[in-house]
Amino acid sequence: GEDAAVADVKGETVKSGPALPASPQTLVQADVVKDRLDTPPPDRLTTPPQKVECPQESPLLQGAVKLSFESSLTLKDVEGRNKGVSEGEYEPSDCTARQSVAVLIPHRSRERHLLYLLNHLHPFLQRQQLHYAIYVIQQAGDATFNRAKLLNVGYLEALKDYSWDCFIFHDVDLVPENDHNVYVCDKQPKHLVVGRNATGYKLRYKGYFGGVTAMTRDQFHQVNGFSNTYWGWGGEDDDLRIRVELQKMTIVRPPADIARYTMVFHKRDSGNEINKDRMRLLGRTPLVWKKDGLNSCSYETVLLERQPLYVNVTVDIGKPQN
Ligand code: UD2
Ligand code: MN
Repeated sequence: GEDAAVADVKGETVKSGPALPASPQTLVQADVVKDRLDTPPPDRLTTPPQKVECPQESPLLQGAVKLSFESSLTLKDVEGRNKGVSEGEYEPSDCTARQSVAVLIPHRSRERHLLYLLNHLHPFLQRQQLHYAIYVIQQAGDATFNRAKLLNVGYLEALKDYSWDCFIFHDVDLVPENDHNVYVCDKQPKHLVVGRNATGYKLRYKGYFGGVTAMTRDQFHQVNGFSNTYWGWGGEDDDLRIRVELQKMTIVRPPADIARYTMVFHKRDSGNEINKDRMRLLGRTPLVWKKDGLNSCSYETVLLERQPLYVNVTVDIGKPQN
């Protein structure tokens, strides 16, 4: 009957329970429960209900949005505002997303920034009608920070959950200001930050590739990911640009009036001192990229925790050699 049909469509589209690949057993159980609840029409098996692909441009985009950073905000507030998100993952209910996107955030002791970012990013990505999940990769211990290696770990770990089309490598303190800066990947690696508040929204330099970048699963694999050898502040983003250029790929950017970010104010963290070796490292990238990257990224997962709004991967990535 009609009610059954409606219930059926809902069952197919609304996410309930764990969103990440369910074990075969759970799938079977869910099916049994559903079959008991509604008697499907006889042709159900031959013509399964199909969601249409989401439109090229989401009708939900609002353009430039007003950012708010309320100091009273709590994680519970943000969770309450994002009931459609399950274990960091979301999928539009009424259409099939054009891309499945994993957002990877390297992190250590920037809890406030993380909260502001989650508060903003979830509704932002939902307005973009994406199937997405947010991963926070936390560096365990107090050895020098290594943003690039954490992002390699994020890529490898996220692929254990799902075959994501696209990866967004995202600083914890950068909040996108305009909905039209869509978090999808292109035919070429994409740099999503043209400008930010602190630098007058101007591109810092021509080859600048820091902050927030988007690469497909294949593009990132092709360059062997980031280098694992940049400890401390700086250089790792330029290294990735060199890898991209060595593969004859070119970096694309959205228009300047769209690719705008607010960076939440911060000072340089202790444990992330400037990397004085970075110029030397950048010089040898063409010689070592094949051996230094995803294929040599060794780490130990200390904790993998599926929180309501993100997957937390706490990881021991070692410390600088020498
Ligand atoms: C710039 C780049 C950044 C990276 C960095 C050099 C922009 C907008 N960003 O950021 O992508 O290339 O230079 O390494 O140009 N982090 C922590 N805890 C720490 C230290 C770092 O969570 O103790 C993470 C966090 O996600 C942060 C990111 O690493 O946003 C980059 O560190 P930063 O924000 O201190 O450096 P910044 O703003 O100069
Ligand atoms: Mn920053």
